Amino acid sequence: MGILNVTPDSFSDGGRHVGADAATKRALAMVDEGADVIDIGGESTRPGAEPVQPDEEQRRVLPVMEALMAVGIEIPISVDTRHAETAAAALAAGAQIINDVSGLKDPAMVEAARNGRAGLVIMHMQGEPGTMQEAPSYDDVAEEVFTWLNERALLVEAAGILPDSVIVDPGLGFGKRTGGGVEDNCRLLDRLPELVSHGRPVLVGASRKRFIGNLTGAGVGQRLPGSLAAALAATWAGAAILRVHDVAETVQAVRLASRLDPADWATAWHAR
Ligand code: HH2
Repeated sequence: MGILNVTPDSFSDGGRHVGADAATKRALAMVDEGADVIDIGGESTRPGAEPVQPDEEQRRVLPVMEALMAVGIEIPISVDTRHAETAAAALAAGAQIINDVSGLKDPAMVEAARNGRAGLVIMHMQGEPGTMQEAPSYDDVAEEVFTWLNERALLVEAAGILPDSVIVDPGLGFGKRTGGGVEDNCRLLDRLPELVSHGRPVLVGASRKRFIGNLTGAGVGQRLPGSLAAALAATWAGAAILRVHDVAETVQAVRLASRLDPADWATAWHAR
C-alpha cells in the first residue's frame, strides 16, 4: 500500500503531493514501482497534529480521487480518514477501501463501508493524535491491542460487513510507548503472528516512523533501512499489507524476504 498524503503537514511527505496533478503523478509512479493499493489521506494524524474538518479534508482528497479515476488507475484506492462523510464521498468517487485510524470512532463509518461495499481497515490507537504520545499506558501491549482489534472486528462483522472485507492494524506509533527502553512497536511486531493467527488480513504501517528514529537516531528522511527491517519482520510474521512511503525499495525487499524461510534460522538467532 503506497502512501499518498495530500496534506500540507504530514510528518514525512507533507506538502509534496498537494494538488491533483502532483498527486496523480506520484500515484502512477507508485503503481509502476509495484504498489497494489494507493492510500490517500487528507489529514495528518502524526503525534501533535491539529484535526482537519471533513469539508477541508474532502477539498483535498476528492479532486485527487477524480483525477485518478480520470486517468484510469488500475489498482484499488483506499481513503485514509476518520470521518464517515469523507469516506462516503471518496467511495462514491471510486475508492474501494476505508482506512480508519480512529478504529471506527465515528459510528456512521460502518454504514458508509456497508453502503459502499468497501474494505475496512480497523486500526488501533490509544487516545487522539493531538495527545496520544504524551502518556500511553499498557500492562501487556500486544494482548490489549490484539484483543481490542478482535472485538472491534467482530462488532463490525455483526453489523453486516463481510468478514473478508475487514483488515486489522495494530497502529504502530499511535499511542504506543517508544524511547526510554520501552518499545511497544517492536513488541507488537514480535507478537504479530498472534494477530495473524486470528485469520483476518493484517496491515502494518512502520514506514519512517518515530520509533525507528528513537532506536537509531535517524532523522525522518534517513529511516528507509529501519523501515525495510520492520517491513521484513511484518512479512515474516504474516502481514498481508504493508503501508509504505518507499514502494520500489519495499517491493524489492519483500520479494526477497518472501523467498526465505525464517523458521530455518530463527532458532539459531535466539541461541546466539
Ligand atoms: N499511519 C499513518 C497514517 N495512516 N493508517 C494505517 N492503517 N496504519 C498506519 O500505521 C498509519 C495509517 C501515519 O503515517 P503518515 O500517513 O505517513 O503520516 P501523517 O499521519 O503525518 O500524514
